[in-house]
Parts: sequence; structure tokens; C-alpha cells
Amino acid sequence: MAKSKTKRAKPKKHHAAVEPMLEFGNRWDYSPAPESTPVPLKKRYSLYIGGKFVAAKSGRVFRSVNPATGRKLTDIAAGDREDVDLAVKAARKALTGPWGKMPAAERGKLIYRIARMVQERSRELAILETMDGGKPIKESRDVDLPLVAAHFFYHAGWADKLEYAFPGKKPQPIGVCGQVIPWNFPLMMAAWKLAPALACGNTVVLKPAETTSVTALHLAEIIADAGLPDGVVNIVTGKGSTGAAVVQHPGVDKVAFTGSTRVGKQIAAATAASSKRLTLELGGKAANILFDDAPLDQAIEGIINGIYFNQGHVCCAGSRLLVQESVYEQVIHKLSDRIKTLRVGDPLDKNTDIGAINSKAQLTRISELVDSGVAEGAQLHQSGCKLPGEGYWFKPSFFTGVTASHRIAREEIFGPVLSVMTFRTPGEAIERANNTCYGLSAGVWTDKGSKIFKIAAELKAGVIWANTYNKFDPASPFGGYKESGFGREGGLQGLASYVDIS
Ligand code: TAP
Repeated sequence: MAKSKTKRAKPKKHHAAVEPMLEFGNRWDYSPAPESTPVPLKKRYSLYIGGKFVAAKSGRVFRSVNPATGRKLTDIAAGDREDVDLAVKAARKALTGPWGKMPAAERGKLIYRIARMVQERSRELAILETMDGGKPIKESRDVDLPLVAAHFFYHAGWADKLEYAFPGKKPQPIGVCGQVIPWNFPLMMAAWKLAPALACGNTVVLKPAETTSVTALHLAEIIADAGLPDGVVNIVTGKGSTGAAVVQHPGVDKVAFTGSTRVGKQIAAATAASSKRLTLELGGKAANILFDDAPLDQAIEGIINGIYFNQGHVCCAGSRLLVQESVYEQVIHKLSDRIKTLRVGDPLDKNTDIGAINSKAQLTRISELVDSGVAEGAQLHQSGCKLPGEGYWFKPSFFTGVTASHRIAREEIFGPVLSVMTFRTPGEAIERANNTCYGLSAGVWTDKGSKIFKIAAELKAGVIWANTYNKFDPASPFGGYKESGFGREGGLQGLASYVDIS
């Protein structure tokens, strides 16, 4: 560590030119540590269909922007209905051809190979993820990429053991899976979708999010290099209409969607009159419940991780904090102190805690919801950090004086903004936590194991963390209640969504 007076080195040229920017007053600051490994970013990316990288039939491309600078990063092929049709046909051919005939153990070996190749290339993939999506390099390097590899490793192991997973059944692949994913964990969401589908012998047409398609196309290279037969995995980049074309294609047997509840509802309606299987992983408004007997300093770290981690672009972010009244003042004091120390800035700097907001549209949405909180009478507290002059940024923030009827207590903000409320009794905490249309995740902070079990049993959330937050494991099922969706990803329950055991 060096004192903040130290002259800062300029970041290397090929990375985001964002000034390191937190003002700490008399505090100690870190010297800049920008990631400098060169990455194979291409000027133009193609679709991956039938084992080949091809331009969109229309010849159109769209721009992918580096959110830390607001400047163009690369051009990406804009696939449409015609490209989706070719991808579905390629997936069908692979299903009835080499992939369908391949012994399960061989299939497993190929998935293991993908996992190992992801590990080998994890540095470059992490940098590309950060440049394209804006998340801090320490998140993409230390959280996303290890989880991507872990998902492929875990599911590779299941490929030839499906009969043990579903005893007494003869599990068969469902067929061609149409998978549509969001921008907050681009490669991780691709792994969550692809790994179980492949392990169960399906073929796939994947549509990444428009703002973060780059790493899925690098994963396509890995899949090709790993030797998967042509057409087993097809990646069609494009806009929302491209996702709709995947979902609506009559040749798709199963749809797996992760994204907003709004689009999830449209997809549920679009598939309702068909025989397509459907799983939906949607939005959330998780409550972190903090009891007065919890170790407060540890809890504050977990709460910070739960909401500011990845700029709050996390479906399961602990965006509502319910604090027991007796420790409210103490908690607010500690929270204010801690957010002042969060480093916001160049996502490629290894010391950055909070990177760039993924897109201008998302920044507008966060700002609009925060303005609504102020207009409805809640008190806004923000870090005093200085934001970079270009790109999309939002200061780590929290609201006090929030009531259950405020929009900031009800709607998913999907940014680094926490809404703090209080409770007196465990019963009131449960009632407040469940008072939402969502049910993806929740957190409980207390010294008492018995209280954890009692509260967890009554919370209507798919994942509940106790004295920790945002811990993921491919062996643990993940998914929601209510408007957070249905179906699970990960574990045995996740496999069940990709096999026919009728
Ligand atoms: P959405 O706007 O719903 O987009 C998700 C994906 O769907 C994108 O690839 C999008 O393409 C595509 N899409 C848009 N309209 C479509 C349509 N009519 N039919 C088919 N596909 C369509 O969500 P987002 O803003 O990218 O992601 C944030 C949301 O995802 C949040 O609500 C978050 O909670 C949720 N999320 C949930 C989970 C889990 S596991 N529950 C995990 C991560 C994120 P474009 O990118 O081109 O618009």
C-alpha cells in the first residue's frame, strides 16, 4: 500500500482508460494495479452455427460497448430469425447424429475437456468479461471464472451416471434446448445453462445478452477446440427479438431463460400453448435479516458483499436490509463508514471493488428508481467517491427511512443501492422479508442456530444464506419462488430439467 499522494501510473493503453478515483482524505489508498495481460479481443465477432463461425445472414452487426469508457469495444453479428432457424437445424442434426450416438462416458470426457480449457484460458476470459461487462476484474477472475469451470467439471461427472441420479428410470435427452441469458454473469450464466444440457445429451442454441456477448463467443472457440461435434452448441448473438425467435422456434423442445420477470412472463405466454418444457430464473428483491445478536462487523461485510458486489447487478442481491431496531444506529454508522472505503473505478484494476454499470440504459433505470426513493421521502446516503468522467457509474448508496410501499423497497433496482428497514420481532422480520412478489434468495444474520432454522423455514425464498451471502456451488440447486421463476439450476434438481424420465 502507498499513501494517496503517490503519483499514479497510467493504465496500459489497450485497457479502459479510467482514472483511479476514490478520495480517501487521510486514509491509506492502494496504488493503481491495472491488469496488463494482453487479450485476443477481435474487431468483429461472428455467430457460431453448426461448428462454424459465420456472419449473420443479413450481414448486420451491432456494437458492444465498454461500459467503463462508453466507447465501442467491438462489433458483433446481429443474428435474426433466419440464423436462429439454421442454428436449430444444426442442433437437431447433431442430436440425431454423432452427439446422440456418442456413449455417455465420451460425452463426459468432452465436457471435462471444456472445463480444463476454461481454466487454462481463465485469465483472458476474465479480462474480456470485465472489458465487455464492467465488473471488477477481481470478481470475474476470482468468482465468475472459477464457477464457470466448476459447473463444467461438476456436470461432466454426471454424464455417464444419470441412471444413478434418477434410479429406476432411463433418462433420455429432451432434445434441442433454446437458452437465453442476461448480462450480469455472462459466462457463468452460459455455463449454468450449457453444462447440464450437454451432460444430459441435449444440443443447444444459446442467445447471450446484447451488451455482453463476447465471452460466449470465446467459449464457442473452446467448445470447438475441445472437439464437440458440429452443431451440439450453437451461439446466436443479437437483440431481444433474436431471443424471442429462439423461444418461439417450433424445433426447440426446451426453453431455459434467465432474465427479468417482465420478459420471463412474455416467454411463459409464448410457450404456454406448446409442448416445450420451460424453466425460468427471474428477478429478485432479497432481504438480508440482521438480528441484534449477530456479529455485526462480519455481518456488515456480508451485507456489503451481498449488495455492492458486481455493482448490485445480481439477481439474488441482498437489496433490502432488515435490521433489528436495537442495533439500528450502530449498523447505520458501520455501513456509512464502510461504503466510504469501497473503491469505485477502473474495473481492470485489481483493487477495484465496484466497477461500471453495465449499460447506459441500466444506469438510467437505477437513477430513476433512486430519484423515486428521494421523491417518496426516503433518505439517501452515498459514498463521497468521485466517479470517472466517462462511462457509466453509480456511487454505492443506501436509503434509510424506507417504508414497504416505496418503490425502492418493492422493485428490483439492479444497482449498488440498498434499502434499509427495521423490525422488532422475528415474526415481523419474516413478514417483511416475505412481503414481495419475488422469492429468489434471502440472508439471515444471527448467533443462534435455532433462530436460523426457524426463520429459514418460514422465508419464501429459493436460496437462504445464514451468516454469509452470495455463496454458489454447482452441486446446490438455485432458483426462485413466486415471480422469481420456477425450475432449478445446479445439483440433481438442475439435471432434472434437462432429462426426459417419463
Ligand atoms: P432481460 O431484459 O429479461 O434480458 C435477458 C435476456 O433475454 C437477454 O439476452 C435479452 O436480450 C433477451 N430478451 C429480451 N427480450 C426478449 C424476448 N421478448 N424474448 C426472448 N428473449 C428476450 O434481463 P436483463 O436485463 O438482461 O437481466 C437482468 C435481469 O435478469 C434481472 O431481473 C435479474 O434479476 C435477472 N437475473 C436472474 C437470475 C436468476 S438465476 N434468477 C440471474 C441473473 C439475472 P437483449 O440483451 O438483447 O435484450
